[in-house]
Amino acid sequence: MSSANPGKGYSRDSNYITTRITADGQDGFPVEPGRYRLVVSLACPWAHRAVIVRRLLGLEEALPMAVAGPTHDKRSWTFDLDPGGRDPVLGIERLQEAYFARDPGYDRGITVPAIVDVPTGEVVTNDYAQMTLDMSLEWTAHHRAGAPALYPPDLRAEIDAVNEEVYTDVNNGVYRTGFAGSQEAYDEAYERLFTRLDLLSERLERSRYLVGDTITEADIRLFTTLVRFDAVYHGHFKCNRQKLSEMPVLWAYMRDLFQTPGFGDTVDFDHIKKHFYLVHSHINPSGIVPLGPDPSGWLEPHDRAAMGGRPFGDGTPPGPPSAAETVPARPAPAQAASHS
Ligand SMILES: N[C@@H](CCC(=O)N[C@@H](CS)C(=O)NCC(=O)O)C(=O)O
Repeated sequence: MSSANPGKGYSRDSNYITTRITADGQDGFPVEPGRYRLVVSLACPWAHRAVIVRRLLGLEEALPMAVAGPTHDKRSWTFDLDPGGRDPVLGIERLQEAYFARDPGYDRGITVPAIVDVPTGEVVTNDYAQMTLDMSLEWTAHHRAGAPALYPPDLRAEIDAVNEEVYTDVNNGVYRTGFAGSQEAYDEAYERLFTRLDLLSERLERSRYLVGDTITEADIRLFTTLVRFDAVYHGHFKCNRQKLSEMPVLWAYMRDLFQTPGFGDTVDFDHIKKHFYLVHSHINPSGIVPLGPDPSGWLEPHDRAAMGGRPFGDGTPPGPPSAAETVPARPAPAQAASHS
């Protein structure tokens, strides 16, 4: 949920539908390939986590994905990118229909990501934090060969601790900054955000990834916020002490991840900018979507491989995305972009 709170700080509606899809089906929804549909927006940082984890683990066929258009109104996300404006599998025009199928009186945010049970058309869960962990731990029977361990038992306590700080100060911190309803609330959120980014930068000066020497859930959660930083948070949310591209360690860390299969190839800057600048009309009443920044820098060398680390641990990188899931607007290499 996204709303400014005049005179106050921003508070997130974190009441979720917490039913879980598990290997043992404890909540009545067992892991079953092809039974569920992951509904995302490529604009949304919370949904983006699920997009990346699904791809790194090779769950594309077991858990098919529906992509909503980048903007939504009060009646929720729509499938306006699909022929006839309907999701071809669920047959619905708006994600709201799947929430109402679950609970006709549903009165909270119609949010992405959501996983829908295809046979009944009902939302099973919109609990994004649990969703990616369950993809790692409950969908193992359908992982690709070489799928990385994104939430390994021996690193879990440390991953959880990093995630907690990153959630409060960075993932949600950018929203607390952008949707602050008072100067005091803005100042406080801004300070917390950049203090945390400084600490993360120190950590990442010593270590290629956030926890251990491989990519984990912690990196994915930081990536999905920082990849939006210069395109939306710096201007639209007034998170403007520096741009990401002016914070050398974080910028190199992010280019490293961006250039890793499963990360940059899931980023759609067009959807990201349209969503934030058009949907939050209270903080951008003109509805003008900025043309910049130039994304070509994402493909510049990062030199982080010299720090060591094994991106996929004992696993392997995922192959390229399927044609249907290839993000159209990839940043062009710098030379190609300069005079086009
Ligand atoms: N529901 C979660 C995260 C998901 C979320 O906020 N998704 C946004 C897009 S980035 C959304 O679907 N917003 C639609 C709405 O709130 O009506 C939360 O607010 O903590």
